[in-house]
Amino acid sequence: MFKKILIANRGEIALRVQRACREMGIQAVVVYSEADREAKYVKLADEAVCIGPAPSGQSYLSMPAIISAAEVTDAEAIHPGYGFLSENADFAERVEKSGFVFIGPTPESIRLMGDKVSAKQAMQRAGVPTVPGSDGALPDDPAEIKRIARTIGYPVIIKAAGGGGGRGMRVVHTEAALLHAVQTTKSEAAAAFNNPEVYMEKFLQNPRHIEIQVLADQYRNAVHLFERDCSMQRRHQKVIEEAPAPGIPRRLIERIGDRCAAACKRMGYRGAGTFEFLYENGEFYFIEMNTRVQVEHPVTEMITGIDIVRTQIQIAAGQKLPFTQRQIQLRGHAIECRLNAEDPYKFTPSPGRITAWHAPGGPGVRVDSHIYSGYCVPPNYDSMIGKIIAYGDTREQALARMRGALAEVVIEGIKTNVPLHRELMVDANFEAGGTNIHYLESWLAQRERG
Ligand code: MV4
Repeated sequence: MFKKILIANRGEIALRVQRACREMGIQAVVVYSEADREAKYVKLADEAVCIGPAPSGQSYLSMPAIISAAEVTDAEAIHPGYGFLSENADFAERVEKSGFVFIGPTPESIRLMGDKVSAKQAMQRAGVPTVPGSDGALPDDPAEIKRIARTIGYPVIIKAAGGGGGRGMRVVHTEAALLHAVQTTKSEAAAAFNNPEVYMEKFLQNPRHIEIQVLADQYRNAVHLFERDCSMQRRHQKVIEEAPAPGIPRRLIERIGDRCAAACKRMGYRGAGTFEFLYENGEFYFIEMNTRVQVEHPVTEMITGIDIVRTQIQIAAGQKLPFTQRQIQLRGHAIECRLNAEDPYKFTPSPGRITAWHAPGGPGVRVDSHIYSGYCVPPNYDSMIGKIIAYGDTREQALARMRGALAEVVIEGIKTNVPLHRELMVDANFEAGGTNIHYLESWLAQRERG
């Protein structure tokens, strides 16, 4: 096992990875920008290296700064967390070329999944169901593009191969609008991702966003850890996640989960990963794969009892997966509310000093956050300041515990989305379960109208 790991991230995930290191007897080195000097995960770390000024381009996204920090501290491996450089194949490559272990998949896997066209083709080869659409990237011939759209049937969606997470897509309802939409998406994609390739899919009108968590070792062993329902989102930012997904038959999850694990074995995938699906009318359609640990990983940890971050480290150290699929049991229900430093009605960021913080607690309540009373939320990064995760034997119990947790939480000095979560946890449709990806935005629009 490693003696020392460098954590190339900030905020709650830097603390989360550090906790796994501590439990495993591994020294944790953190890097921080000048804006994060006072952060708790910096104070708690065994060693801390300042890697630059506040802007992430000059700190958390600076490959030379991070690799130098690993060199001077004699770390053996680098955990990238989520966001920043976590899905950057060139970074993974440079980490390994510099003699460190990248705690994540191979650069080849990251690259394959980073290109949404090659990712989708790899899934088709592996028997994972995908959204009906163009066979690979769209050709240039206008007549051919029209023919493909007619075969799929309108509405269709044009997506950039270099996009993902909601960036670089356009819905097309009629043939009259098709060619212009393709051209615009192509030029935007060329500018944003340095890759003009686009592909076409049937546009699904009211899907849910269901994702499958996987873990794979370096010896072609792979398992799935069931699903998460991430449909409660606004502008492609998830707000609430839960596991299991309400109302989806377990046999369907087992079937799609097995397909994902089989795809990992076939691709030689290693580490943690997430297969994103749209789910509509009882069918799963693969859209993208994330090659990192995700923000919402705790809900899966709660229902399986598996420590995903610990397992990532074990895999990177060359250990075999410590469990088989049969040994993984789903138990209970977990819900996560993301805490954001933002206006709960206008969603404008609300950085600044936290003057009071009382964390909720009690049975089945987990808080993953780096904040403390007196902490100053910097304006330079994502507004997420932590997560509350409630677990229960049933969804009803998890929901009741989340309501209790949200009732006791105190965050003063900045605005947060806690009031929004309190409202959503008593919403009749959320309570019923199984709302789709459009629900939160229409609920907010409704609330706006009063
Ligand atoms: C789609 C879709 C409908 N049909 N693809 C948005 C994020 C990116 N990961 C894929 N996205 C979508 N792809 C087809 N063929 C609708 C979305 C979508 C969405 C997906 C997941 C979660 C939230 C979403 C919000 C708007 C649109």
